[in-house]
Amino acid sequence: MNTFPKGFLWGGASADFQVEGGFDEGGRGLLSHDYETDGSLEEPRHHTMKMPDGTLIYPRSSFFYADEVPPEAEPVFLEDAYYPSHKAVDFYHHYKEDIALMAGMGFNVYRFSICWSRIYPNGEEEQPNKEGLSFYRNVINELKKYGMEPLITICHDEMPMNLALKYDGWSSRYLIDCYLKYCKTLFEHFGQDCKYWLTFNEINAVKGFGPCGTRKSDGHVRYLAAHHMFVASAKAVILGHEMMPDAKFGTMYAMSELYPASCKSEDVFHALLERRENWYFIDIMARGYYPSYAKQIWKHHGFDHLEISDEDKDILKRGQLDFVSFSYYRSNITQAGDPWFNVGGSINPYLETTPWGWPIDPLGLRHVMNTIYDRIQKPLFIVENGLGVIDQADENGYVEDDYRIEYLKDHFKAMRDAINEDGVDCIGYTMWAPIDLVSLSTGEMKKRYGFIYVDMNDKGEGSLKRTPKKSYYWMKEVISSNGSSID
Ligand code: BGP
Repeated sequence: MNTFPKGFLWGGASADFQVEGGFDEGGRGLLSHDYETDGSLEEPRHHTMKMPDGTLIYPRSSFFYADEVPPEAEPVFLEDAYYPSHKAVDFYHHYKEDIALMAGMGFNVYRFSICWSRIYPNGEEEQPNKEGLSFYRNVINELKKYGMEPLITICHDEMPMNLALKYDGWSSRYLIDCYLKYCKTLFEHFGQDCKYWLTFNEINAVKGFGPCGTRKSDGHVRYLAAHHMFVASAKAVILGHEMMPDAKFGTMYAMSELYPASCKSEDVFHALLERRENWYFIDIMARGYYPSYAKQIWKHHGFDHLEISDEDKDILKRGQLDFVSFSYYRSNITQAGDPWFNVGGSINPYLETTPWGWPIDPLGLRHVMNTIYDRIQKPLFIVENGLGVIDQADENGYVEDDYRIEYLKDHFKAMRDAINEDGVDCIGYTMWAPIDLVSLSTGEMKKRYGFIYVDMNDKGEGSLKRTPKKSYYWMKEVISSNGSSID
């Protein structure tokens, strides 16, 4: 069989602060990411902050970095800095056009994240922000108009600024209540139209000020914050199932593959231990309990105890996920003696890499799908995968991105084999990202992922004109043939 299962969900994925912009419109409150500058592979992006004596500091806090932020430091906007989230690619004003373009490819699902501070500007108001709700109501109506299923990420690596500054983000248990109130509002307003929900994005990768709002990111703080997020997620699943009996819940994990660097027993065993750093998050949330190896992970991170009450254990058990969703971009290798990276690792000499150093490994996707499914036995949803590269547009904004087509074709074949040959249950695929957007790790525009080109440079200059690339038309055929056109 060379097609995907009937009813397979095909689409794209994005995150609010990487596409929306409109950071000071519609009553939106500030997010931690709003103070994050642009950067590059060589020059990591950073937050701009001020000490009480006026000294400026620049802690890095995105994806691979989580510098400690002194307790007395306050965020500050600098006139000469560029903050990509403020405008992003202006989906806030272009959503109708963007959704129409996605519909033109035949998407039947679109994964997007709701900006927490658009709904609760400082995270703890009594009432939600009506303008924020009406923006997402319009987005959902637009999707429904074209028969697209919304797949909503409730929290994509972000934190209302007020909750970070006042409570130190997820290190505080109080955040569970704030998150639950936010979820309840979303379920009340959008529940009748939205079946698929993701409680968090890449929960196994986030740490520090930008995504979690914590000033420290040592092992104890990171795992305490994660525990609060586990309980918040499980409570959201329990509530969501009560309010929307047909709804399905997942959490998204960064599950790029990790291989032992050699067949030396020590390397193979090291890879197993290191990989558990990711399994920890899936096991707790999808199986509903802390695994037997939890203490070993904590010890590795310099602490040996986390307070987990019986009540929390019961919530985790009752709030298990319905499906497992994950991002897959690459594979890396590891060997005995290496530090544990929970994302990334050393380069595999057998693989080519992107200009940003991400090894390309389609078979690794099939491998990951099998290992997750063997272990968890719940449906999978691949909610991020794609190629970030420099595209050369012609004078009309058109890009001949054969390399992207090749990348996707190889990954789709691997995915199809996992489903049809290996028997993995996978319900859908959302490519990162249907439209060019701001890179999370570097803040650049030139690291482009889209089927649709956006005329905008790293400093936010350009007409913002949207133009389908060659891969757009290719993807349209893939979807209309349900995958058989890739042969
Ligand atoms: C994932 C994030 C996304 C996204 C993607 C690509 O980790 O969930 O937000 O940005 O990676 O990474 P980057 O933008 O750094 O190329």
